[in-house]
Amino acid sequence: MLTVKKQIVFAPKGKKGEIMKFKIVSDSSADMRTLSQVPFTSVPLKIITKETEYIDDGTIDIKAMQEAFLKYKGTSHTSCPNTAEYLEAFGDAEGVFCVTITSKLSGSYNSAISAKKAYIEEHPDRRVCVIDSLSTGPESALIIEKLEELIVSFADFDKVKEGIDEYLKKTRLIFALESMRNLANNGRVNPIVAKLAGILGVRVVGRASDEGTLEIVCKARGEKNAISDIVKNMVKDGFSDGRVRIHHANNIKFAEGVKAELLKLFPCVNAEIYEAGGLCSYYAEEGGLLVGFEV
Ligand code: X90
Repeated sequence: MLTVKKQIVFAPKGKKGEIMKFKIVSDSSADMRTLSQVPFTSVPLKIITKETEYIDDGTIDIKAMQEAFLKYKGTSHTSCPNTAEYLEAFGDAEGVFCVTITSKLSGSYNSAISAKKAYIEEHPDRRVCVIDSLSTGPESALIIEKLEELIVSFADFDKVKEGIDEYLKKTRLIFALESMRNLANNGRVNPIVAKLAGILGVRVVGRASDEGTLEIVCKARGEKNAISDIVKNMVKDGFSDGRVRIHHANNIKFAEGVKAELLKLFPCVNAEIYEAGGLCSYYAEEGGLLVGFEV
């Protein structure tokens, strides 16, 4: 007997038109400039000295900025996006997912929340989810990558929200800093802690705490020790085979060292290296490294 096999057609879950109604927005601390599948805007923070204003929109020559800071003796500070800048970035998307640097160290999250209120007041049918990364740099980048995947798979606001809420429990950030001068001068860490760590020329390894603050884990003498401290702490935090994103402040060798160490333990690890942008480079300072990973 002849049977006619039923043809099964797999329709893409998120059709192109549906996907384009969404938008991912983040501040520039995530070091993410473009996405390929979902509309995306990075809203710049600024790094301000008495002489120069650096806008963290991907145009800063990071090496030149670091060199200028090594010579510069005056004060400097940073400023986060304001409400209007976030509103402009939301554009006319029907569903916005907005990722900010930790609200414990910046006003970026509050600006995004005000923008959400204004946006929804004007367009009651639209939806905005503001995510406090409780972190920065590569951990925020992982959250953005996941949002893109979820939007492409579901093109459904509630499903994306549900998926990202789960994912937020699974990402961590560990970092190594050469100096905490800019963090301390701007009141982002206790100056006494910074003095102990930075001025003595001791590299510190730290993590983003669950509350979104900067937590020192240990002092590491030399880059080699820092590499093994980073990897040990990742494993201690539960890393096994998740994604890893390494952002370096003008120190590719350090980043490659961490990746090589990870490859020894986890030969199939998905680890990618990127240059940190202006904001993270300013605070992590020359040679600093940030490692975002999944557990
Ligand atoms: O609003 C602003 O002006 C931005 C202030 C940002 C301050 C902190 C930036 C930290 C950058 C340094 C190591 C990672 C710390 C992570 C803590 C959660 C990178």
